[in-house]
Amino acid sequence: MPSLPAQAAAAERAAAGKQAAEVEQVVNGGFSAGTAPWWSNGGTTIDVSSGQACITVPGGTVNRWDVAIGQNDLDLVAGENYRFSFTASGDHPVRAIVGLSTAPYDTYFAAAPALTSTASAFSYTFQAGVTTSSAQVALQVGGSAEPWTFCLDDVSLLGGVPPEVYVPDTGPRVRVNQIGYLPGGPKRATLVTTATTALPWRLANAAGRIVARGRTTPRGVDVSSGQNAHSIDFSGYRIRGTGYTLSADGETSRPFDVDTTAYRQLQRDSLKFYYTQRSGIEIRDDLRPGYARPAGHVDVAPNKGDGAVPCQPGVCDYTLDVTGGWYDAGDHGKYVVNGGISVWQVLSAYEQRHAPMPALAIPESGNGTPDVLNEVRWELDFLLKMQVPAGHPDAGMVHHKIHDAAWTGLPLLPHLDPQQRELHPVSTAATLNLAAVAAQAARVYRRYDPAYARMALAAARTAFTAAQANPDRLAPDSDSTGGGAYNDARVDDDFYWAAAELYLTTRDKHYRDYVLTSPVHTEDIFGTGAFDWGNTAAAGRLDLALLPSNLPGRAQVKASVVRGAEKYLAIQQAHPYGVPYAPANNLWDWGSNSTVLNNAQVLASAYELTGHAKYRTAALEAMDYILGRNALNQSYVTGYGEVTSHNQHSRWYAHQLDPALPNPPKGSLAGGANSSLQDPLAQSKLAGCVGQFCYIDDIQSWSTNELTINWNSALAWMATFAAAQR
Ligand code: 9MR
Repeated sequence: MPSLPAQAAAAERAAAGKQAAEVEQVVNGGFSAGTAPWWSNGGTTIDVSSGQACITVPGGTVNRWDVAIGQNDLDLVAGENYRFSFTASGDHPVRAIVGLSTAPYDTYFAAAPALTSTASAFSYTFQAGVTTSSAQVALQVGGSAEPWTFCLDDVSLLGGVPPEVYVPDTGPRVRVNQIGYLPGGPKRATLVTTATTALPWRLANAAGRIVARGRTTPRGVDVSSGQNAHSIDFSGYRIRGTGYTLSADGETSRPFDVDTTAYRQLQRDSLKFYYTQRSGIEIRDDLRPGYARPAGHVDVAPNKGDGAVPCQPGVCDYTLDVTGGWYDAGDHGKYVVNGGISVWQVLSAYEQRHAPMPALAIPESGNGTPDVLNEVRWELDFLLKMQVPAGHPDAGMVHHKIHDAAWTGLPLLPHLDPQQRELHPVSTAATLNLAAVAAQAARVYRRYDPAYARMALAAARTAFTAAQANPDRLAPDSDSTGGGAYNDARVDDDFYWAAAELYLTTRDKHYRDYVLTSPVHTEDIFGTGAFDWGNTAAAGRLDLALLPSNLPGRAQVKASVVRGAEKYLAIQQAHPYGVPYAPANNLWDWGSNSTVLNNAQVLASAYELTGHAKYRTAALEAMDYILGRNALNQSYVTGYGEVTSHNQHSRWYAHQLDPALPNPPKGSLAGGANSSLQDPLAQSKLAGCVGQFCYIDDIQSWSTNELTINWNSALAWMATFAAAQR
């Protein structure tokens, strides 16, 4: 280990802004001294006879790391910047990594150099997040059906290099919703400029003819981006068309439409996202061209499978069949609390009936049940399987999650995951999530499958009772090996939500009284973000306000939602980009795009409750941020806009790492700006970022650029609302 004084010296250098001498970590990187200390695996031998290192990669391996060439025992110092470079040739995809040479083989940096048959040079700069003397550099070259030759030369890992300055390409300074505006909706844009007084703007149609003009409103410096900004309002223009552009201060926006069709498509695609997240079933190419894959985690090797999953050692002595469900995100984990909020939000979109629900082209299509209910049932059935059956300790409680025993690398298709799957302990939060959504399902599915509805309701009642008997089984934040923790230390919100759903479905006095006496019922729950997987009170509050019932004091419940909406409206009106989200100290949270959308759901709900147009306008304007009116001038929804997120962190939509794999399907929402930069890629590229700029469309940036079932549910809810507006 480098000594503490070495770390202190590095910190001092950084503080002084001085660069140390650049220090080479790799020994014999040019292979002039033979092969030592390089290693190779997968049955290969390194041949240096041509002055470079070549190996014959055998065919028939599965994972990139099954065949590799590398060097161990390298030093890394946290906070220092390194340049990893080499020349290489070959005609198959490879992965270049700097990581830990011993278990758990953490990856500190990874790239997918696009090789050709002649040697080309590759160079990457990254910041080390840890200090270790057990780092390795490696080129992982396995995973091909046929044999091929890989050659490597001039490998270098240079420490003490200057940090790479990443400058995002933000295009024209006029920022618009790139998919377009509704003819009868708000039409607002943001101009980034040094000017401090109003400037003229012009709206041009596709033929270039000016169809509207006006003056900008200076807004001062926008806290969320650090930019001096003006806003533009052209809501008065209502003529449908495609290819409009907005110009001001010598800049012209990306093109956009004035139309109603885009939101209907977005509604459909955001919901179609769930089929390709399914576990336990083959994804069919005829239903999702380009996305076909074998069923994941169905007990076919190398999967250990979800058919009979044991608990973590010492947690329980039974196994459960927990096949099915949706993969949570870019990993292969399945987590009840995140499944719960996702199911609730998609079913809420269905229950609110703002717009008709689209056909989704899924295997169950045509069975007489709406597709959206078919799709959600895939997850509900899984959630029900996570409940401890009668006869076992903690019967009626629900396991918090099931995932791999250790984290896996990227890319990795679900059916190729070799890790042992494990059930984690039951939790009060997971149990109440099941109670809430199974109760909701009981009323939603009643019409199509009464027996299923009865079964779901029984499971919900059992879960609620079990949670009452075990109110403090809290999922800890330490449980994050091989999957996310989804730790939740507060469960009174989950109790309230579950009781609310049970009451709305059954009208039982027992649940009604629970709701009415819960302190959460009258709490101001609409904070920086209205709700998320860990804060579920608003799910109950919104349903109590919006769904019919005789709940005493329902008028006050409705009023509380409208008061919440007023807060988000005020935040939005003060925001030069029209965002109804202003986190304390401008620290944007993990998955901020979903927070923007969830706050917009509260605004849309206030419109439903009051009919006041200002809330409709506000909800729609929030969509502009997601779809391009932002500091990065990009849409966060794959395939929706001129420039869109498309490299979201995922083990199977890993096109950025393996050209043979697809990008995420259109309609996939990226997490968005996250000030905490919890992944090494974000740390190296975005250090010092301001708010909105804390995002990068790179597959390695799991803390800013993942895709998840609970973020797409927020998108689907709002797209459903917007699809109904004209
Ligand atoms: O979305 C989750 C975010 O709110 C948490 O802060 C973060 C860290 O616990 O985890 C996020 O959820 C991830 C989960 O743990 C594992 N699957 C991918 C999820 C999205 O990044």
